[in-house]
Amino acid sequence: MSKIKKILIANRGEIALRALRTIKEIGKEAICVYAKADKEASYLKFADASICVGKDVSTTSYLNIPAIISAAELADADAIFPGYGFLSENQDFVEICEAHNIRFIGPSLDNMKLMADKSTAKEVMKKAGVPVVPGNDGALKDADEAKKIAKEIGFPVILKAASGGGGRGMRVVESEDEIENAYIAASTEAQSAFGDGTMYIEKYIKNPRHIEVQILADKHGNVIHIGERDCSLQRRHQKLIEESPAILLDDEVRARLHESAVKAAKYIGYQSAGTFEFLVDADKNFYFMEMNTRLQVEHTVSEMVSGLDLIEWMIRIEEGEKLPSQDEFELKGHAIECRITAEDPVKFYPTPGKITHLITPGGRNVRLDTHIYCGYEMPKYYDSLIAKLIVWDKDRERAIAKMKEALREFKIEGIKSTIDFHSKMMDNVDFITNNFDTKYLER
Ligand code: MV4
Repeated sequence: MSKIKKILIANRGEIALRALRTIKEIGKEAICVYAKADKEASYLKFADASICVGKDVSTTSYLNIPAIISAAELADADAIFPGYGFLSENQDFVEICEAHNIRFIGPSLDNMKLMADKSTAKEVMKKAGVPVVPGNDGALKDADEAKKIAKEIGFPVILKAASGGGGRGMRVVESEDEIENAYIAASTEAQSAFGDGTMYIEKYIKNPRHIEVQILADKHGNVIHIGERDCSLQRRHQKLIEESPAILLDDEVRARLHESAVKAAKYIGYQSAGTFEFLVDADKNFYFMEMNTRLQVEHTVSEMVSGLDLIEWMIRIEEGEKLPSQDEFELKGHAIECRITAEDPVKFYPTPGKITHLITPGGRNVRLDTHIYCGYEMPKYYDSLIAKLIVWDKDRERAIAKMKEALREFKIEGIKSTIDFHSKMMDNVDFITNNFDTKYLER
């Protein structure tokens, strides 16, 4: 496997800058692509070259496969880093990259295909010996089959779309007489949102925690875990705060969780960075939910506790390098990430506009991943994430205190942001005592 010289970053915003930093640091060339609406982005100045791939909306720019491939060929890039969102889990894109002899920095097409369908993913994980939520195996035929299985496992149950995401195509069903309508509604919703109405069914777990395990897998069959993240603080299926480790787990459960993720990645012959998502119930039983075959927004907290650079390792893995063994690095201390979005802090609707004043936090073990600057005009076409503030300290209490101070220093004027929301969370008794679940903010 040969070395990579030049990498095209097929993304925008904070993750484009995050990737650019690593690419330059390890002595490679970085090519950025941008939509015209992003032409003033600061990171474009730090790239070895930048190529415009469209006007504004992502369907004509960051999702425009012919434009991205042409940019890579024009710049003579030998690889593409997809980041998260956009083309990062697009199977066609992986195939097209291959057809053009451009290396995709991520998992193989087979890995991606296998995990894309959530009912298949669950079936495979069950075979691998990973705990899964009780339910049917594979896909459901129809509403009658759903009813039959619901009676076996007991109500409440949850119907889920095999191609689902962001909570769409999902219905909680409390009793037998609701199931037919729920099935039809969810399946229809999934068909129109994802072009696939395939459903599966599970026992509904009340007030679960969302805990996920970060893994890295190389091309030689070595798999390591980079610990777990607690991502239970969400709102409308959008994560707001993530942390590592998940202090809810005791060492014995934590070790079994890590072992399950490593076993699962080995079983499917995974390569690159990936995340196994689990639901954890009140009795601390964990169940595999789905796998993300990409780098995630919250990878930063895993970097802070491990000292590893996950993007560097994604590149090294593609180059054929061997991973360090599990005992060559330690998971130390506690890291917390607050996702700062340009949204109304109460109603959470996006507020684009111009940043007229900016003071950014800093100091020891304070990390700010952001592409914003004073005078930056936030385009209205994309995600509202403007900054990720990540802190590390020796324990959770210290990390919360550090985060509180960092948020207090952070000033953004001209647009609304969720800085104040996060400040309040750092003082919230339920957050401090770790007494919350995935539905906390909705209540
Ligand atoms: C569940 C569940 C309870 N029981 N599955 C939401 C998103 C999708 N990926 C799966 N989700 C859930 N699946 C069973 N069997 C509760 C949720 C859920 C949730 C999960 C993680 C984080 C936030 C959530 C918010 C609402 C519901």
